[in-house]
Amino acid sequence: MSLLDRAGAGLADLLSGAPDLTELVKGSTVSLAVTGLSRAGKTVFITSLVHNLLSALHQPHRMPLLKVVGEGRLVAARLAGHPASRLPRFPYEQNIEHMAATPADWPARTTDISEIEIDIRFAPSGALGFLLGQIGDGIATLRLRIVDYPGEWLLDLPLLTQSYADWSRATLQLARRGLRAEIARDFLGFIADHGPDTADNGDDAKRAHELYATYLRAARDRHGLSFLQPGHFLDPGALADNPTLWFAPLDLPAGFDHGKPGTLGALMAQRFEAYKADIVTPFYRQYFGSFSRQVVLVDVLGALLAGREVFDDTRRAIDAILDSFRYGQSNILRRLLRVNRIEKVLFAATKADHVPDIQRDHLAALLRNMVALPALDVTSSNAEIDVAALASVISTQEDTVEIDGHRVQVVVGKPVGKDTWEKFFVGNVPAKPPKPEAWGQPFLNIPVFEPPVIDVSPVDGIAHINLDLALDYLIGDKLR
Ligand SMILES: Nc1nc2c(ncn2[C@@H]2O[C@H](COP(=O)(O)OP(=O)(O)O)[C@@H](O)[C@H]2O)c(=O)[nH]1
Ligand SMILES: [Mg+2]
Repeated sequence: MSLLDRAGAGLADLLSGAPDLTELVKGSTVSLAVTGLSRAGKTVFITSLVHNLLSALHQPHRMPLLKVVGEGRLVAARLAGHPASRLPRFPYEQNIEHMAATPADWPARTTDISEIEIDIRFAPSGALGFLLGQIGDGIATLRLRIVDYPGEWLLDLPLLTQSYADWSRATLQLARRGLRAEIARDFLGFIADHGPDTADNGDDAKRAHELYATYLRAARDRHGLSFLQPGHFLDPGALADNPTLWFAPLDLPAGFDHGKPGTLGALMAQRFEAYKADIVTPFYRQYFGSFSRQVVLVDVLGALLAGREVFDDTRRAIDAILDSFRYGQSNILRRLLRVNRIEKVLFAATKADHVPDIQRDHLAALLRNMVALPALDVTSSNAEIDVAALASVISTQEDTVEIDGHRVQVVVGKPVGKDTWEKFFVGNVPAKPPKPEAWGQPFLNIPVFEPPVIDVSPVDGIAHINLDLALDYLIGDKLR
């Protein structure tokens, strides 16, 4: 007898649009990709999310806005075993130990892809819960698979639609402007002497690549820039000695196609195509295929304080990332890579604990404007996109100080490596990108505050802002 026969007529209607019952009984998996520009807070986000999920049964008050917790339907949350055949495992335990140590510190920088899985056992609500109760213990399981990978790699996607000549032109135009011109000087000098018709002597391409990659790393690490391509040049990892990477943009004449055989231009163009075909395409086919939910973390405050060039650059990077999530004919993931549909994307402004409570709405509003969400064509063929401000780990407290006779809200925290508490005041966070004349001096030294006291065992959780809300938006529909 089928389930519907047993439960009576009319249930088909009740169930349409709800998660599949057989899926609930057998358990289903939802994959969440966590990306964001470098230092946006991905590692800390995943670590805190996992810790708070594992702690949620003991400490439900930390995650009330995740409805399965808030409604008391969570039965258990456990780390799943990690088969050796998979991606490297996300180092959750090591990260928590770092943050819980004395003195407390933040996890080390990550440069490669990793994953972690959590089994969430819960009582489904409504008709589904009733049905499941009829045929078993009434408990469903959702496996949440979280994948962490360097956000830089996301900026490789747009390359797939560009030729070497298109990419070279756009990249050099950008490299010759403002702050970048200074950082890229050695590289630009080298390519001025080594045009595309230079005979390929085996060394010049590698040298050009090294100078170009040095420029990209300096732009990221010393100046906070984010629109940096190709992404694997920044953290090549296992590809460090792979000659496919030994290319860089060149000044190309109009009509440049493949370049003349035996020239530097031809070699560069060939490697550019090989990079797309052998590195970018397999990566996305393999890993993006199963992501249906995506969170893109952005350090909005850091970008804002770093000044106009960094802010504009962050916007450019967000634009390129958004392009990858647009659907319809032009979508790269769908059209070129034939990967599954991404159903939900959340853009989140991280480290909201760096500003007082009253400013946090502005942080989200500013990101909303950067993402140009109001203007996005939100048809059913696009991913569902939203914006939030969050702090994975609240590392500050609120206070007020008097400035020029006015009481203003500030945050205070204990900078890593110091014994004293410091106040941090950023002024008003604008809800819209500042006008050109309104930019002040770039400020790159945002204090790094120690994380709060954390228990390594998943009992008490970690104080956060909006992690529960973010998770409910991203996967809440699978936990109804
Ligand atoms: N105060 C505060 N700092 C954070 C938070 N999340 C990240 N950070 C800081 O940002 C740094 C970079 O975070 P991380 O997760 O390693 O960035 P990733 O490169 O995107 O993985 C950390 O070392 C912390 O100093 C947060 O929620 N609050
Ligand atoms: Mg990381």
